[in-house]
Amino acid sequence: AFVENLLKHPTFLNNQYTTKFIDTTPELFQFAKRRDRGTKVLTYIADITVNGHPEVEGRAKPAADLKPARCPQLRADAPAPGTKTLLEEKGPQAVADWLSNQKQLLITDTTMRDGHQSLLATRMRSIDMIGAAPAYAHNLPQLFSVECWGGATFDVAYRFLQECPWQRLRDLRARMPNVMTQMLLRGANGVGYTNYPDNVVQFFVKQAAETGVDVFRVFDSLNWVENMRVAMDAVLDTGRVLEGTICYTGDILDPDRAKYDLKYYVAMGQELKAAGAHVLGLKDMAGLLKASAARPLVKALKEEVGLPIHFHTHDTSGASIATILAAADAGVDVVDAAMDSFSGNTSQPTLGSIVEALRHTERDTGLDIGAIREVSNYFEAVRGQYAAFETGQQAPASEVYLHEMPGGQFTNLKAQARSMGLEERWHEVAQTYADVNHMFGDIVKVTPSSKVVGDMALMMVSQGLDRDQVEDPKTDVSFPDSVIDMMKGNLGQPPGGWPKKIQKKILKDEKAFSDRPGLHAAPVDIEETRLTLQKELEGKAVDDEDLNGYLMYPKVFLDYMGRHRTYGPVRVLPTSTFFYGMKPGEEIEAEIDPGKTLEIRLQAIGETDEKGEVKVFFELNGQPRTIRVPNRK
Ligand code: BTN
Ligand code: 3PY
Ligand code: ZN
Repeated sequence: AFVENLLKHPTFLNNQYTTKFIDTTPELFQFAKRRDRGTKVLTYIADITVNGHPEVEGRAKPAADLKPARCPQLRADAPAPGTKTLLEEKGPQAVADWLSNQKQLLITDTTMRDGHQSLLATRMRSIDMIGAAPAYAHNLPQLFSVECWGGATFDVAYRFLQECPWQRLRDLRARMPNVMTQMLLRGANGVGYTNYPDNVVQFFVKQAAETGVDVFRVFDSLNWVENMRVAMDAVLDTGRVLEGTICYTGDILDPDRAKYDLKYYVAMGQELKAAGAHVLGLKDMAGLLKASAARPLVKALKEEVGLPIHFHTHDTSGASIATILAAADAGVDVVDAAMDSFSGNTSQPTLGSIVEALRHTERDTGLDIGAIREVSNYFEAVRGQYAAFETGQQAPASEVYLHEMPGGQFTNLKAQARSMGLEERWHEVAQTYADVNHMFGDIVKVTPSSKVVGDMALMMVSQGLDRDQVEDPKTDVSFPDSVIDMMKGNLGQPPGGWPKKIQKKILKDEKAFSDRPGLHAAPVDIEETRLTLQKELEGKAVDDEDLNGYLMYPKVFLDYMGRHRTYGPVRVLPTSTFFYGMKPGEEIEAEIDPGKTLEIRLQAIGETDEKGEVKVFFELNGQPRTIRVPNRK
């Protein structure tokens, strides 16, 4: 009967079954009596309703009069051909050539990756992205790409949002068939905070391309090209676009920061070109590139490297639009921007304002400002639901030129500082962050090197240590593990190597190495790991996506799967329900499979019984259902 049902199932007949077939059609595979997905999701809602969601406890609540997010109208019958069409038809070099020949300034929208990473600690859920995706495809097909994956979004999805990041990518890819998707890849650090064995990075890149990434922005947290090659070669093997990326730090106009001068960046650009990059990424992760420096830098890179240039910055200083316009003048090919409602401060510059600033000029973007406003309005309402995660900067600040913190780290470090009781002393943290940078030899600070600098700065502020004390051989300092690890060479080498004195103090008698960390890491036996994971998951078949999740984040992935077994596909719940549960009398809908909707009504919440449990009364598609959950309050 199983095989018969399987063969008759519409998904199977339509040839749409994939490795996810088991997840999307569990009714076919439920041999033993297991709780169905509806019951699991009700259990989640009941638990959150009774006990609250720990992530939002004690945090700001969404405004009571918050308007629901209305998906933008589609302005075309079908998505017009875009960059993805070109990539599929002619390949990555054709995309790069096309790019070099365009007059208009092209734009990458970062709302679904860096935008919320930099403003909301990466907490935007897939369902809120999916609501906008068709509007990108239909109304904004002139975009260069939509950055929607990688960076911190990968682990945050599993860890905090109880979602599968691969599923997110698949869902977005399907709804934007004409525009390229883009991800941020931390070179040998993958989407993690540590160096992975070469074959883990290769396996990950292959899967990301298969599931739906078109443009890979590859960088190294110390700008060490040696440490980027494995990832870059893996991207080249996939036939997708390789954006080999320079991280910008310091100030090319400042003679006191001569370590990172124009020559340094041009030389790195040439190395990336020689390594096969189709596009040169210029990643100003902290927003330090001033307009006056952007002009000569972009001009030199264009002339001396010769690749199309894709510029990324953050608006922490409030001056980023000036830099964008200067870069546009100097011939930059693509720039990153975020939808207006997810822009500014530690996020990207404002997309709509760039479009307006260039309108009726040679570099007119050709994007429809009305369509942008609609998408931005949608995201404005979405953002309102995440009030609990608004921990960032309230106003632009020139202090960024002091601390040089990446925009994507800012909200995180602030939250860490708060959890250590140091929020009041934020400006001290900022100053100490700068001191640590100089103590470490003035390094590029971007994930994961930025996290190491942040760890060190928080330790110093909380223990009342200044730079002189830390450097003094007579003061005993217990350094954070991440600092020891970096000084050993486990994140690679900064230009000129690590400063010897502080390195010696940190490592004591331990030895440092100066070759590529990947050379020390034995390859992982991928198939053996699959079997180990299968055992951990009580025999459940393990596909390559889940295996990749486990290889990057073993514990985070297993915890996610454990919760998934209890709570089911909670990704389908509206965001307000996910974080705040439901109120008696409230009704929601959740599309659990394409075309299959759960109608959920919470009827009443019972009293806590002698076992400490609460009965929560629901109606699920009109049928009464009672769920019992422990009251942990
Ligand atoms: C969720 O994300 O919580 C619900 C979707 C569950 C999809 C399952 S989880 C493990 C496996 N990996 C996938 O990509 N999909 C399935
Ligand atoms: C990340 O690595 O997540 C970043 O955003 C770096 O800027
Ligand atoms: Zn960024």
